[in-house]
Amino acid sequence: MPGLSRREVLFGTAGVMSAFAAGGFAASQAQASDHALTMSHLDHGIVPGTLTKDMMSFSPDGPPPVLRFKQGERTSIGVTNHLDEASVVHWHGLRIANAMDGVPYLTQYPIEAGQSFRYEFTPPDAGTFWYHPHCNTLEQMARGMTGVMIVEEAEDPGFDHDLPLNIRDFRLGGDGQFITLFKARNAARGGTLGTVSTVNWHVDPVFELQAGSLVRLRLAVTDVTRVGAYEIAGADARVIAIDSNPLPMPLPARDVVLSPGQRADIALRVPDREEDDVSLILKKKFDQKVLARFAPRGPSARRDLGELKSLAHNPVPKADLSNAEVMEFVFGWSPEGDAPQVSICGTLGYTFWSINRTAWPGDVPGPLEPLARLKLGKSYVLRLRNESPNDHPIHLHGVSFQLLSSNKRKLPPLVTDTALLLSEETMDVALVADNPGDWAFHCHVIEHQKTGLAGFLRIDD
Ligand SMILES: [Cu+2]
Repeated sequence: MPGLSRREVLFGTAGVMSAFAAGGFAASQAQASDHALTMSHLDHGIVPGTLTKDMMSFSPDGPPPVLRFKQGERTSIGVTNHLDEASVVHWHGLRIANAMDGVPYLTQYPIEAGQSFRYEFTPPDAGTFWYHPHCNTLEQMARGMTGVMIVEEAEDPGFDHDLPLNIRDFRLGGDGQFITLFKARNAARGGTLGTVSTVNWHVDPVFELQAGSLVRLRLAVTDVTRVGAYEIAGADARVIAIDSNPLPMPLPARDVVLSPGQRADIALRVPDREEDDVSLILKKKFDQKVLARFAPRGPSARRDLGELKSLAHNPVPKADLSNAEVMEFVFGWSPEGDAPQVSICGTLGYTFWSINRTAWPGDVPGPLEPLARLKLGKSYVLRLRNESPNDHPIHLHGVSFQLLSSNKRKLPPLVTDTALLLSEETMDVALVADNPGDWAFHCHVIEHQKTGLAGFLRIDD
């Protein structure tokens, strides 16, 4: 359905009820849920020796919890908003019903301060995913609201341990307190980088792992800006899935490029000896940084990577390329540089970016116009054309797509929900429009998204 009218929203509760009655957004029900998230303000120690004030989380006393679901099993999550502002939760990468997708005014009303909302869905795909707000993301994500979400395969692939790694930066000064989160001149370029790199909210943590065991590392880059190349050094480690979808052939865990929103599942064979050092490395242009260490402990379990079962493919339909319609999307500057509309979900106060020359007006009550309309069940090729000198991780909600081709490089035939579109690159991706609804389509560099590089596709049923 199209976005809500301003009138319905201004009508307050009565308007909300009438929108439900008119077949609008799902109501939030006060029922027991399988999982509970409490959106909270908190002070927490990120840098040793000090508490960082004004952090935000999905937990009152620590990092966002890791959520675990089972593939094909219905689950529910009760979200209570204890922030002093509105929010909403998006389940990044899950191909679920549109009403549960968590985009303000497009799929639901923002969850106001003090209010609750119950999400309920059945994840069709297994793998590593993540969750985050889709309202005032500039503040809420920058201050900590990014969590890892795991959907377990029906068949256990045979790991001894499973280790989710929530990789992100925080913009902290020398005193461990937040500094200006974003800068306008960066929003018009590659985005504003954080200053302190963390894994699971720790700086350079050491994870003790059983020697000789097989560990599934679940890397989730939940940062708001950073595109990076990652490596596991000191052990035999293979990338087995990217963005929740298994690779046709496992690859060495070297130069694994991940942009904001992307994930990599890595099978790690922990060394046999305690003195062997394993690390997760972020490679930079001129140097590299250790993000986390893995310490072998105890007698060796003597496992072998060859003992792992390969991951089953997720049930993502394959596009029929001989009958696919081509749709072009141009990512570039915003033509007018208009100020976006005022929104309770926050704005930077200016636009720099656009899709098809239109800057997203902000998270405001509709009616909102889609960038394109797709027919349910039909195959499409999306031609993503980047006119700008910056890279953009392009994310589509609700539907996974397959990488086809690029004018700049050879692409692996990956199935994904987030594709890094390089500067001046034109990339073709294919999908089957199999999930009806209004699906957000945007850059995952949050400053780009919030200064115009956003929109949505409508799949008509
Ligand atoms: Cu971007």
